[in-house]
Amino acid sequence: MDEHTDRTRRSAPVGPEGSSSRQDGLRAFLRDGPPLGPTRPKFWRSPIRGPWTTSVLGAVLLVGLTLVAVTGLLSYAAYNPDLTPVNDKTPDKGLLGFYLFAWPTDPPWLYRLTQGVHVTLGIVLVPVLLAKLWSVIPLFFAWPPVRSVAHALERLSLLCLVGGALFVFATGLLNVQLEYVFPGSFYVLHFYGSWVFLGGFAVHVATKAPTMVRALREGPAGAKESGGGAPSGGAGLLSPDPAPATLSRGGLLGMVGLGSLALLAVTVGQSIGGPLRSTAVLAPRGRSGAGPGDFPVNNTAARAGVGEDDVGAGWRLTVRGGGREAVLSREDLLALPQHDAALPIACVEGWSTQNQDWSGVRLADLAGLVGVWGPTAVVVESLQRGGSFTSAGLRANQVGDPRSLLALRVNGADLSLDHGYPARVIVPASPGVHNTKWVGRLTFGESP
Ligand SMILES: Nc1nc2c(c(=O)[nH]1)N[C@H]1C(S)=C(S)[C@@H](COP(=O)(O)O)O[C@H]1N2
Ligand SMILES: [Mo]
Repeated sequence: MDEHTDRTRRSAPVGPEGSSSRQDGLRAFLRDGPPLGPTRPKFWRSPIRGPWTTSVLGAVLLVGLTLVAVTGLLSYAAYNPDLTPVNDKTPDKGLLGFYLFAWPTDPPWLYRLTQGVHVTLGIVLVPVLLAKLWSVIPLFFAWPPVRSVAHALERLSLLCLVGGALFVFATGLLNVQLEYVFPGSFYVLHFYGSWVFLGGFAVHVATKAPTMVRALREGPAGAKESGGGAPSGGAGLLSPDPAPATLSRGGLLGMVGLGSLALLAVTVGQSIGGPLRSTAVLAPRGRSGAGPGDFPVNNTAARAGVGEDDVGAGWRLTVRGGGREAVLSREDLLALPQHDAALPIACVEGWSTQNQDWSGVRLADLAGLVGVWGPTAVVVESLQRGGSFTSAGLRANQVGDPRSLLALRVNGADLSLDHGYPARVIVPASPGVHNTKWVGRLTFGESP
């Protein structure tokens, strides 16, 4: 006998007197919920919901979201958030920062890869995530809402899982599409949100993996064949009263896959860069540009409030460290040994450039100018006044890398104003936000 008819039988009023029948009605309500609506299994009629559909989507998300989560945590580490408070103002990341490490400078395309995967895969998984939520929607309305302490804990973990996933996807997509709609606090929201999600994800995987494996082994017909008894994990997923099919299970998965492929096709070009960049019609970042600086500009000089008079002949770079200070003009910098480095820019938003040929003065040489040998860190300040961006901190391995430059030229020409004229920092393998434009001051740290 299936669960539903069993329930109906039990909920039939039995008392002869009105009062006891009213009590029975109340008891039946507590047990079965309102007589109509989504708490009733019969409300959900799709014939293609079931343990197999949910498990296929779940398996894709298990692999995909794990990759998105790992690359996301790496992205946070790459920011040097432990050089607080310059780079990251997340309060009390404390324990959650346990895994932070010194982000390497090799290979130079490292952050292009990790962040390209994070953003592109995140976007590509949107249809899968939505389909997975659709496939389990009857369970959200399960009645009674809480059956036991264990059940309450399970539902709480699902709240973390679903709420956390929707939250990190929403904040991530908004950040990529609208560029810092959360002034200064995107990291805080996305970072804490991701840990809430990860908590729910870990519990969910640990408790559901065996069910998923069994349902995948049994195949699409498995749940039906297990006739009568509760199919593997199928309780509440299979409709007790299925409507005629308008789409097969394979058709559903095909639609989801096509949706993901379409998103991939209109997004991935922004991470590959070069000619493919123009195929990324869903990516909002500048696809235009001209001359030797023909690669994307994230924040223009106009928007940053940097004008010709800030960067004209009167511009000076201040270099500080070890209690000393040096002030240099652009001519002074050009008179120092010039070095070349072919390096990309890779933004947290997922777009990146192919290698550009930068040339300028090594950061380590500038530290040497004020007598700091083997600097432990540098704080780079832009002369930019507006916007959330003012400074960035780089750690010892980044300052010391011979390819880390205060660039004066790119691709054989002087930097354009939008690319950071008169001088910008470029560092291998680092998130784009570390490549400060319109640099005004460098302060090198020294071990005591
Ligand atoms: N002064 C300043 N430097 C900056 C930024 C900025 O807004 N202001 N944006 C940073 C970010 S987030 C990125 S991804 C790169 C982008 O470099 P591009 O605009 O030359 O492509 O510059 C970085 N340097
Ligand atoms: Mo960026």
